Amino acid sequence: MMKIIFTLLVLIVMVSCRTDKKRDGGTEKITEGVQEKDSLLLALQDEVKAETLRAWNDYKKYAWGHDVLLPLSKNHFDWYKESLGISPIDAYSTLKVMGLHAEAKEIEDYALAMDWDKDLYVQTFEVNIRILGGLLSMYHYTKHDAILDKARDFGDRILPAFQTPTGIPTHSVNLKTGKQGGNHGEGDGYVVNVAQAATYLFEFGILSYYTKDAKYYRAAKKATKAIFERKSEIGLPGELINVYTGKWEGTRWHHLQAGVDAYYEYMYKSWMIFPDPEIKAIWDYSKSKIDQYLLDVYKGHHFYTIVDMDTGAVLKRSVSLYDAFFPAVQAIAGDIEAAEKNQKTWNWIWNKFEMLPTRYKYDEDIVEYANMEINPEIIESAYYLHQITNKDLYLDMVKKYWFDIKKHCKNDVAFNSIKDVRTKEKKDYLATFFFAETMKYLYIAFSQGDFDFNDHVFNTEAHTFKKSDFDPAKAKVYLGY
Ligand code: DMJ
Repeated sequence: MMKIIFTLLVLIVMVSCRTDKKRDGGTEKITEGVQEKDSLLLALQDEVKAETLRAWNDYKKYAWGHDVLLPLSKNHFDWYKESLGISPIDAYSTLKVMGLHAEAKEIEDYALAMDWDKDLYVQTFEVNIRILGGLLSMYHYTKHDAILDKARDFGDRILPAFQTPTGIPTHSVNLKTGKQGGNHGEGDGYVVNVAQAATYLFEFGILSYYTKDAKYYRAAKKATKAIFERKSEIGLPGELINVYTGKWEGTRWHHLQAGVDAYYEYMYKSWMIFPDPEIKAIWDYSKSKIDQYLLDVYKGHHFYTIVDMDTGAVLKRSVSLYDAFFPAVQAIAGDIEAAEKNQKTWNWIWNKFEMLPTRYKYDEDIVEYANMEINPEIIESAYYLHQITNKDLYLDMVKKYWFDIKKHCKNDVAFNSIKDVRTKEKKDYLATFFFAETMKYLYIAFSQGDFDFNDHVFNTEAHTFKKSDFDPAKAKVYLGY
């Protein structure tokens, strides 16, 4: 009820501002315009916070202690035979950003009680970005030694995955025994994609910084260099690699899409907090190859597509929704023009479906994988571009994404994913990154100066850190570069 009254008040203020604008002239118009914008943004920010709290309370009611909420069946799901508490650990930094401190405190207690000595093969990439990233962000907010101990313990348990001849980690690792595993536990192919191979610089760098133990960053850097050094003659890595032989397997494809994406994201973002010149050189080289080979200007739109790693020839004109992270990285790396053209293309696809399909073949206008899980990337990029260019156009995009999410995904219990973006058929799943990323980016996009974009840096799961917390001189020593 209070919410409805507040929204009505905001609308009345907006209408009266508009009427006054017609009567008055000059500078007053500008002031009123700003007030109008502020009230609307405040209402939107308030709404995102209220919806996050509603979804979080539903998670607690139907899934507390489990990895994932199933909102349609009012049930829960665990990634493995035991829960790792992925939703709570992912939600933590978002609740802190929103000032929901009591809810966040419950998660601190939950994390402190967590025993990582579990006989489970966990996916090295996924638990690094969600659990290690989440615990380190928890330490960033609390500076509580016991939380850092939990993060260090977790880091130590996934580190054995990196003990391979190439330094590239295996797909999974057993948290109790340290044994390496493949896609289905012990003993299969040990082939990983590039993102699974080399998305560790950021979390492992932070863990090295806080523990003053360089072993984590060294392992992450070795894995990144192992991918970079296996680039083709024209300078492109592949897509899938055998961690034992170091040979590319399966395809000769390259792209910056799902399965590669965060490899590129972490080169730039880790360098922002830990200015290791070797990593910056790898980024500069890689960025030039992305621009040279992956950019496909097709019918006026700017796609980053799938090419042959040996020739650079376009192999397939198809994109996945995860790729929409790239305008954000282009923008922070200073290539605003390319970022804006790329974001315009993503926004064009969004407006076709009022959401993004998991995979879309743009030359034939075909949806290849129709589902979506309220993924954050397009919102993240619009947010970055709004912060960096100050153009209202990007804020309008975020508003549209939020209105469409509410329209198609809001449920009696939290929010639901979508099975088919064409029919909007619902899917009984609420991904953990909905809490970590989607709602966080929406909230800070609608904030007005109370979240310092310039000082913050996010891991690929949107866990928050501050650049000013890391002293570059100390980083050089603690990370050993
Ligand atoms: C997140 O888990 C991470 O951002 C990851 O790097 C890829 N994308 C998903 C959300 O879509």
